[in-house]
Amino acid sequence: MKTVLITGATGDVGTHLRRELAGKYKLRLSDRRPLKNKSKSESFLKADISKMSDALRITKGADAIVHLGGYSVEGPWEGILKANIIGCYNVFEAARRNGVKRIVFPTSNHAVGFYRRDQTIDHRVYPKPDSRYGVSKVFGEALGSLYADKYGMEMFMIRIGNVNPAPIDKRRLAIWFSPRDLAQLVSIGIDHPGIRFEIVYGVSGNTRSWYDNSNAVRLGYRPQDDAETHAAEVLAREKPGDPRAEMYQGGVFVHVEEVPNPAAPKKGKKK
Ligand code: 15L
Repeated sequence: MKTVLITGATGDVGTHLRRELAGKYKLRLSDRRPLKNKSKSESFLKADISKMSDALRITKGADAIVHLGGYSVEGPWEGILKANIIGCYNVFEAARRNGVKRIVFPTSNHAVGFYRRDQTIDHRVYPKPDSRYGVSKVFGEALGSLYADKYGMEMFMIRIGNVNPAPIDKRRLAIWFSPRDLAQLVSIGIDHPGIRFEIVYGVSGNTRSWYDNSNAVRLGYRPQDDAETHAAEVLAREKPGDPRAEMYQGGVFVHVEEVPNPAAPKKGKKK
C-alpha cells in the first residue's frame, strides 16, 4: 500500500479526502493545527511547512504527496506569501531532496477566475488569477512545471472548483466537486502511470460547467455526480450579486480583498 502524505489535512478538503481514501492508501497526515479523531490506519505529524526542516521531516519516505496545506481563500499578502508561496516551494523542494516523485497539487479555479462565465476554457489557457490567492496557485502550477521538466518529477495539478457535499449557490453549480469525485481524481493523480505534468479541472460532471475537462477524461476520470440534480433548490434561494462577481468565473474573488481564512488558528488559541 502506498504511503500518501496529505498536508493541510485538517481542512475541509482534507477531511473529505481522508474519509474517501481510507483503506486505499496509508495516510500520513500533517497540519500546523492539531488533528482530532485520527483513525488507527492514519499517522499524524504536526508541521509548519513554511519551515524547510518541517517540510523535509514530513515528506521523507512518502510515495506521493497531496499538498493541500496553505491559505484556501483570498488573504493578506504576508499570509499568502508564507503559507502558499514559501510553503509550496518548501514542500516541492523537500520532496525532490527526499526522492518523492509524485505530487498532486490542488490548485484552484481562482488561478483562472478572470475568465468570463460565458467562456469555456480548457487546461491549456493562459492563467488569469482573480486574487493574490489565485496568483499563489499559478505560482504552484509554474513551480510544478519547473520540477517536472528540470528534475523529472511527476506533477498532477487539479484546479479545484468547490468541494462540498452539495453545491451551495449558482456559481457552484458550474464548479461543484463532490467528495467522491474528488477522491477519484486525486487517486488518478496518485496512481496513473507516466504522469509528467498535467493540469485538470477538479469539478464533477456538471451540466453547467464552464470547463472543457477533456484532459481529465483522457486520464480516466469519470465523474459520478452532476450539480444539476441540486439546481432547482439552489436557484430558488439565489440572490443577485455584485455584477463583477456575476460576470467572471471567480465570483466574489474578483473584487474582495480578504475572506476569513478557514485554516487560521482560532483567536485566543495557541498555534
Ligand atoms: C477555492 O479555491 C477555495 O479553496 C474554496 O474555499 C472555495 O472558495 C472555492 O475556491 C470556490 O471558488 O468556491
